[in-house]
Amino acid sequence: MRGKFITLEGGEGAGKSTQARLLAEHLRNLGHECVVTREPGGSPVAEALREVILSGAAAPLGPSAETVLFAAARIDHVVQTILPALARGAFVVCDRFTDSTRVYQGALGKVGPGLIHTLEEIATAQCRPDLTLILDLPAQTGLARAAARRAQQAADRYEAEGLAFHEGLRLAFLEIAKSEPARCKVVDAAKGPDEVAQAIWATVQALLEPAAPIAGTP
Ligand code: Z5A
Repeated sequence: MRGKFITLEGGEGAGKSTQARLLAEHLRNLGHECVVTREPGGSPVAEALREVILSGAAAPLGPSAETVLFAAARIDHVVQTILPALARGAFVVCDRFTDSTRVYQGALGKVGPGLIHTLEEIATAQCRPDLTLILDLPAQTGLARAAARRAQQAADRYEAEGLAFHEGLRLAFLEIAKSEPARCKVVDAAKGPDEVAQAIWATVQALLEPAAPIAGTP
């Protein structure tokens, strides 16, 4: 039986990595195999591309080329890591996936929807998330968390963007949740880590329960 593919999305400092770890712990405690992974990255070639993308080395190529690099990393990640784990029946919990491309490169990066859609089809035709948890919180709260975590280090490329950019990210993720309610669940990420984990678990539990038989079928 195919495993379940869960993605975590949201803005800066929303707690995606923290919640991916807590969710995986919970699933493993119940005896499930769980692979925690991330994007960009999650496989050897994709991790190499992560360095290229996040260092800013590819920025001079322009937003469309960067979007192609995110997609190339995703193809390797899907083929090398995600599909084999799902085929074994494992849970895959992934920190960012296609919705991040839609938001960062699409809605906020001004790459046209045609290219975003085509690359998404190429990279993920056989691999759509069963559930996407959109961790939602005010941009200012997320930025404060990210700043506290990095302490004296310089802000990264996106963190250095203004508040309006981060509010735009938040709205774009909420827009996706609204347009795909069957796949996406919005989680209030401004609460403490344990409360957020409980809300996530309540949603994930539904994936563990076998579908109810349809009335009238044997
Ligand atoms: N990107 C893209 O542009 N296009 C794409 O297609 C993809 C990605 C896939 C990857 O950055 C960048 O790539 C990302 C978008 C872009 N850039 N940005 N921004 P990354 O992997 O380096 O980092 P990130 O994904 O942005 O993660 P993050 O925002 O830095 O953090 P997070 O995973 O959401 O949060 P965290 O690490 O779990 O927690 C942050 C801090 O807050 C930490 O100190 C925690 O202890 C604390 N925390 C966590 N939860 C809580 C709660 N509930 N209360 C209080 N404090 C908390």
